[in-house]
Amino acid sequence: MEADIIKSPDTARKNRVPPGQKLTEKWPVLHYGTAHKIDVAGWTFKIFGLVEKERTLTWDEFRALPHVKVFSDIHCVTTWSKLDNLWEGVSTGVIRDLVSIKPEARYVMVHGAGGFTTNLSADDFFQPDVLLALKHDGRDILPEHGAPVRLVVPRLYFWKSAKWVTGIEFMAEERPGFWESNGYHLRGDPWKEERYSR
Ligand SMILES: Nc1nc2c(c(=O)[nH]1)N[C@H]1C(S)=C(S)[C@@H](COP(=O)(O)O)O[C@H]1N2
Ligand SMILES: [Mo]
Repeated sequence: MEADIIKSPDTARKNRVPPGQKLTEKWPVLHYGTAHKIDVAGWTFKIFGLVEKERTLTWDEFRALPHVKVFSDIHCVTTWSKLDNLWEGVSTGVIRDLVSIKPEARYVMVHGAGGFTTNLSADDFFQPDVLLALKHDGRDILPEHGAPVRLVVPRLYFWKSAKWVTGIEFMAEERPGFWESNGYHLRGDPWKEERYSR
């Protein structure tokens, strides 16, 4: 494997399939409501909440940020897993360096088109294998998979990987996102089967 690819640590496990999951070769499309077809000309990426100064990036500004490649597995809470994905995009560490985050900001809300949200701890959000992906297996992300930019959080169930991302909000307190308010676990570690909260 090329040296400049970040390998998500779960891909080094002897058994890469978490409990209760089944492997699939194809890539299902799953989301609440209708798929969004985003015109990059009007797309913006907003970094807001507990930062010294909020920032809004245009598509040209966003895609000019340095890129990383991440090799990871997908685990959907509906029990399918898809191994060996190669993502390309902007590391969340690059986002961190674009703003001055206030020390009390220990949580993140990821915002997607149509009002979708998902919550993460800042610690989970800034893991080195988390990225805002523009490409999957060498091709631009398709609209139904979240184009132009989707989040990828390899170590948590795939509902945390928000499609059609529009912004990142920094928060002092944890607030449940869309699926988390509808019965999904607040964190969602597939190796602990943190599927539902009740
Ligand atoms: N904006 C948005 N992102 C979303 C969702 C959604 O409803 N809206 N669903 C999540 C869920 S539950 C899953 S399993 C994955 C599915 O991604 P895929 O369609 O690329 O497989 O997207 C996640 N990201
Ligand atoms: Mo899901």
